[in-house]
This record gives sequence, C-alpha cells and structure tokens, in this order.
Amino acid sequence: MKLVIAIIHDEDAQQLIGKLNEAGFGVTKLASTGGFLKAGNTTVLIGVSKEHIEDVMALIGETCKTRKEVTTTTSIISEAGGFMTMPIEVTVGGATVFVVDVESHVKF
Ligand code: 2BA
Repeated sequence: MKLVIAIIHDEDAQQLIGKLNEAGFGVTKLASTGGFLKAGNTTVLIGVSKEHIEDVMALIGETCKTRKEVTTTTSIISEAGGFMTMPIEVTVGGATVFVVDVESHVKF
C-alpha cells in the first residue's frame, strides 16, 4: 500500500476530492499553509493499493492546475537606506505530490 500526500490549491480541492470519492478512493483533507507564500493550501492524504497509484495520479494531474501568484520578498535595504519589499511572481504547481510506502494499514 502507498500513501499519496498531495499539496494542492484550495480552489481545486473540492473537485479533486469529488472525483477521488467517485472512483472509490478514501481521502482525508487537511487545511495547510505554504511555507513560502504563507497562504492557505490544501493537503490531501490518499491511502491506495500499488495497482491504483496511476489512477490516483491521473486524477490529480487532470484536475489541479498551475497558477501564477504574486508575493513580496522579505525586507531588503533600499538605496536610500530604508527597508522595502519587492513584488515577485511565482508559479504555484498544479500539485506537489509525495508517494510513500505504508508499512501497515489497520482499521479498528
Ligand atoms: P509555498 O511554500 O507557499 O510555495 C508556493 C510557490 O512559491 C512554490 O510552488 C514555488 O513556485 C514558489 N517557491 C517556494 N519556495 C520558494 C523559494 N524559496 N524561492 C522562490 N520561490 C519559491 P510549488 O513548488 O508548486 O509549491 C506549492 C506548495 O507545495 C508550497 O507552497 C508548499 O506548501 C508545498 N511544497 C512544495 N514543495 C514542497 C516540499 N519539498 N516539501 C513540502 N511541501 C512542499
């Protein structure tokens, strides 16, 4: 068994979870925060047998879209000697996905 940990955009979460549930996969949704943008995102946990990993990956790939987000740099010293921040644009991935081996899976 594998555990898929997918960090996705909040706006894609409902649709992805709906598709996963329809396909019969169990999902846990966690509210998370990106360390860089310090903005909310969604982490989904999906426990799945090895044979179904590709199905889960396909659903994530087709549902989660990349987006441009604007953030500001941490304070830098300006030429005048004061502190200033600069806007920067980053591309947030459709999904950041980790797949880990599950040693055991027990339900009581
Ligand atoms: P954030 O940490 O808020 O990062 C959002 C986006 O900002 C990233 O998109 C990337 O394009 C950019 N970014 C992140 N760190 C950066 C840095 N030090 N310098 C310049 N740009 C930077 P993604 O890579 O698609 O990541 C989306 C979200 O997935 C991240 O939100 C974070 O919550 C999670 N994530 C990404 N890589 C991860 C990792 N190796 N481990 C754990 N979580 C990760």
